[in-house]
Amino acid sequence: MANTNILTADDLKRIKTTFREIDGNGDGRLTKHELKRACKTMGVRVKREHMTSMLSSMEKCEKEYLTFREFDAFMRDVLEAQIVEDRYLKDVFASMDENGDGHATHDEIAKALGISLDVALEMIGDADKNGDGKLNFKEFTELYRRQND
Ligand SMILES: [Ca+2]
Ligand SMILES: [Ca+2]
Repeated sequence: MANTNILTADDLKRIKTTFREIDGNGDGRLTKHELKRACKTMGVRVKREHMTSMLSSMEKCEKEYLTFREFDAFMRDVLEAQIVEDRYLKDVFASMDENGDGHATHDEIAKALGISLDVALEMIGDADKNGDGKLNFKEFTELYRRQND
């Protein structure tokens, strides 16, 4: 369940503001469609399974709307999951980037993951968006999410 210490007061405020903003008619409820828009506004990545389980639990009780309390709980979970994942990814990336220059080269990746240079090169090949032959943090996170979503 929600461990609130991980979220800042700003995060909590943002949840409130977003709800108000998306709840255009001010009836204190969000439709499914508005929930999706709210996630976009918050700029959060909601894992597909997270969203699916939310929507299907709404369907189960034949609810068309989400109250602020429900939205708040959902968003806290989503934000926390995101923060935890970001931290994890930073750790993983830092452990690969041995010389700490902000790039994981194929030999750094091979060494960190215990894979061959060829496999590491192949991994980079797909994910190396700017074509410099190594992964920066952004390229790495995109690669990770593609594989885990
Ligand atoms: Ca490096
Ligand atoms: Ca690159």
